Amino acid sequence: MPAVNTSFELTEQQVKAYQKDGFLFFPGLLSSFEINRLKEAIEEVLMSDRKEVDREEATNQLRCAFACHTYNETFRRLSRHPKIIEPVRQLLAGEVYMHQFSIQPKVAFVGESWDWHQDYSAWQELDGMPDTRAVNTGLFIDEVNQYNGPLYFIPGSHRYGLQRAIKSKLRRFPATCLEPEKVTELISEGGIYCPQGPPGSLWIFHPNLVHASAENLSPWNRTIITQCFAHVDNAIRAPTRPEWVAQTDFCPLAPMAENCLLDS
Ligand SMILES: O=C(O)CCC(=O)C(=O)O
Repeated sequence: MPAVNTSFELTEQQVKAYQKDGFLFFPGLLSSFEINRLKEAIEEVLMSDRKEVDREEATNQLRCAFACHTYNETFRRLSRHPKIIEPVRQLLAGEVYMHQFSIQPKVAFVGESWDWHQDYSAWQELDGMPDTRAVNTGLFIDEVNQYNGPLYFIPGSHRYGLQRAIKSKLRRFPATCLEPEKVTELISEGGIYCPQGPPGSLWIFHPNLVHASAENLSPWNRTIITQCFAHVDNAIRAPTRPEWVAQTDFCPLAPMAENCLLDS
């Protein structure tokens, strides 16, 4: 078992900022060598014909690839990367498991937008997750800028709990969104924050944080790998989605060594 690296602890100030704003952003957290290794692994996934890989009907372009950490060694290691898993374990105060892993390539010119929503809405309703002891993390594989479909966060919106959700008109799969009046109210309180940065940047956010994302009308791809972690005591109780969308392997994820991706 590789040595556990404990030097990725969040400062007290960062923990307080997470509690207040509902998110943290770390520009350029992983190196370009690590991102290149992940890009090679994404190519391997793209070549495969698996049920976990969802493609656009019209273009056959990758829409979303789930659960890659269960069958690809590089992504298995990413799910245990200490720079990601240590802060997550600290924020959730204990052992964590992977609730959902996905590669979201918001492809140049065709990547779709996402309505304003809270992740916990689906995790509670569709998966039976008992409470919000969970986080979503997003690792930038490409640069994310104002043009290529970045996410928008409403700082502090997680503190108002789960909001009434209505059916989203934008998504092909069952999804919900907040009513415009509520979004207006929350934005007048907290504003909008748009994390942008180079490949290797990482955001972490609370499952009740209200967020959305824009279409990608630019000529630049915007691939993000999202990993949603939950406390092992908060394992889902009533999954209705396939195992590769809402994981039912509740084994705790042990942090690997800092160079785990380059070693694979
Ligand atoms: O990839 C995106 O643009 C949005 C993703 C998102 O909203 C989510 O993972 O909850």
